[in-house]
Amino acid sequence: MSSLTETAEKIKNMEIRGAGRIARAAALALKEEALSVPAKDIGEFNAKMREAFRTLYTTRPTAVSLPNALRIVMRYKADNVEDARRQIAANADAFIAGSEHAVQQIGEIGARRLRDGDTIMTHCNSSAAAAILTAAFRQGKRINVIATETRPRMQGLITVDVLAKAGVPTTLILDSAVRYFMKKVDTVVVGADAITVNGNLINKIGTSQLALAAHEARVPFMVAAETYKFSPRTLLGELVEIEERDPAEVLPPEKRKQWPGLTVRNPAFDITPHQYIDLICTEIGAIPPEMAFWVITEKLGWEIEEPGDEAARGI
Ligand code: RUB
Repeated sequence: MSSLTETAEKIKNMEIRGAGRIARAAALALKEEALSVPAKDIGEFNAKMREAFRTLYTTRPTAVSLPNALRIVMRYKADNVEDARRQIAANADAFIAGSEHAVQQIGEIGARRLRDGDTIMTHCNSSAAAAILTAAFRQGKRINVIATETRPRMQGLITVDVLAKAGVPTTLILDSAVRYFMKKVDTVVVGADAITVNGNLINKIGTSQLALAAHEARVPFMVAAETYKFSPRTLLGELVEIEERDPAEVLPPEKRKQWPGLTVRNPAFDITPHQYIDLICTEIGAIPPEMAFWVITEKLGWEIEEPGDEAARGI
């Protein structure tokens, strides 16, 4: 198996998961492909890179960081293979370094919003959200974290592990216990798979329930999102696709057999309307969700393309 197909497989089966990690892994896979793929001329090289783009693009549909990263890495213009290889490798290196730096910056910027003694609820496992929590703790703020289990894949246990290693006092709860605990919470902090042009958040299934419970209890709701999680294509009114995963993650096939007529649904993400979001913490600052349009048009500023458009332009 080539390193590209291996990365694509790992993204599909969630060995590599989390929007930021998926983006960095895809950028690295494109770079490795560019440096190793045999090609007798630039035409053959371009065709093979387009194929690589598509293989990675179709692994998981929701995290917008993936197509954004792929497009950034594939922005090259070369008339010979060596030059093309160099440009793709440099793009990938810059994206990966920038992405890691963005997560750190979000940690610092977001931590300023947390106070000594705060209890913070989080959901799933987000590197950007975890960066905020660990940065606040490193600054000496005595925070407590409430982490949801996050059925069915239990990413909450990854969060528990990250926080335990950083020494942050943490309580693990059932997903269904969110509203029960919300009155003890000072701030909710979650990550993002995508942010639409009107500031809506797409994140792990259950996030919108946290938002609703936070809204009811008047608890601030903060999102940690690098700017490459914002979706340029939503400018055109396009919806972000919500991944629906294998029902076997919810109910093992051997148990399901008992009820032949039973339907099991397993959407992996949901949409939190911008009205329930107080702040989006990005590497360029903490912004209200209404500024998503500005981030997309002014900061990202790249062309809105079909996945095949690169092919049409001959790159
Ligand atoms: C992960 C998830 C995370 C975001 C942000 O879902 O919803 O909150 O991806 O993560 P899954 P990060 O486990 O299905 O990939 O901040 O690490 O990019």
